Amino acid sequence: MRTQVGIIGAGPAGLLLSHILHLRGIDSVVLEKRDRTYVESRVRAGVLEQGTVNLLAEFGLGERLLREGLQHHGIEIRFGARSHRIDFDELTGGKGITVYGQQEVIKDLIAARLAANGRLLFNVDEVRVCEPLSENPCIRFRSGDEDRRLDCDFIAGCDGFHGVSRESIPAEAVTCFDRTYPFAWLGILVDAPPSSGELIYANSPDGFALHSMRSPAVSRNYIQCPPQDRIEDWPDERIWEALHKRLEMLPGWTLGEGGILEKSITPMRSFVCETMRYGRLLLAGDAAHIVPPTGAKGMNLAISDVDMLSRALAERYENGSEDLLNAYPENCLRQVWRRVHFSWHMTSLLHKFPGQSEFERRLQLAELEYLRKSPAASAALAENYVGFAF
Ligand code: RFL
Ligand code: PHB
Repeated sequence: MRTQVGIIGAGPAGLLLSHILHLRGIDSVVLEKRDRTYVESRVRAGVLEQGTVNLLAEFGLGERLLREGLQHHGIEIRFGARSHRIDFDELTGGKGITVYGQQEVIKDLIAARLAANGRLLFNVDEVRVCEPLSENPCIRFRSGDEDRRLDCDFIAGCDGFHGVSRESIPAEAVTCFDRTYPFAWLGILVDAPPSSGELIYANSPDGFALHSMRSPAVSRNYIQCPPQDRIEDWPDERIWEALHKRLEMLPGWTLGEGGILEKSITPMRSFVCETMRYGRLLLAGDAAHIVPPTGAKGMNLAISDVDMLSRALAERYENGSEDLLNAYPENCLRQVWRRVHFSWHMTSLLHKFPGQSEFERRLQLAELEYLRKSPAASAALAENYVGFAF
């Protein structure tokens, strides 16, 4: 089998890359380890930056997103018995975010690829990147009982943090930066309308909690938990008790309960792989970098990488220039480090660190109070939250 760009992974990065390349007249094949139902139902991100929404709409993916996505003009931060609203309209000159589940983005992308007869192979196994430094790289994989080979001009490694693409770059060719946080997030999807029109981030004495949503009928909540905890440690009653305690800081506000549709625990990590290119292998999205979800940046970053990679590949095919491909790692990493910093900052500000001293707690509260009092501090948070590109 032959294509111009072989793409490993059918997450937001791989599918969007394939879609944009198609619109630019470049052929690709996407190889995905899991089945279609699995990738379409994986509950993950929910917040899209303004730039992400604009990009998806520009490439014809806005129809359902603009109809069903919930536009938000602010977020609320709770701490102590206080509440502070970050007003995006006022602080960013009218930018905002859209709440639309990652699995909905995935469904839209798969539908678009299939409508255009795109080649998407699910359930592939034993994927290997071959000869990335040569002019004729290929991807070897197993599909059903067959050993197969995909010859291509370029390979896009969009296979997430646990994929094979990054691992196929020799250790001496990359530098990795890694931080593991001493807590995880327990997330639940709930069959109940959201209890607030906007997301609520809470720094409570018992630890972090977040109230979010997916639709007018479904809410999404998270609580900080110890990283070694398992789902069995958290029966429904224990989750609700922690959520009520951490979120209900203001008189008169209560969190609505409902049937729990899904439960999962996510470890928290910041990770950046420098470089994002090894010969004709290009990394995009979580394959190259991950952030803790506190800033809601992971999928947005994956999409920003794809925007740059698709332009670089288009330039290469249209006029033979590799200037943008050469600049790809540097251009992406500038955006990546900004968001890595923001996600780390939000995480540090809002969580209870094990062994945290009273001094450290006071520093958090002092910063939260500064945020509440200073429009400049709130504007900095708002600008990063809705997406700061440079
Ligand atoms: P993905 O989505 O992990 O997709 C990678 C795909 O590659 C496949 N794969 C392979 N395929 C073939 N061969 C192999 N050897 C393979 N190994 C893996 C996988 O099956 C998968 O289909 O990476 P991508 O495309 O880079 O997208 C990244 C995003 O998924 C991720 O950054 C976000 O989900 C992060 N994230 C959030 N991002 C936001 O922008 N806003 C949010 O509000 C937000 N909230 C979140 C989040 C992530 C969370 N979890 C569960 C990690 C909330 C949570 C709880
Ligand atoms: C979500 O709705 O899943 C969500 C919202 C905000 C975050 C992370 C996740 O920071």
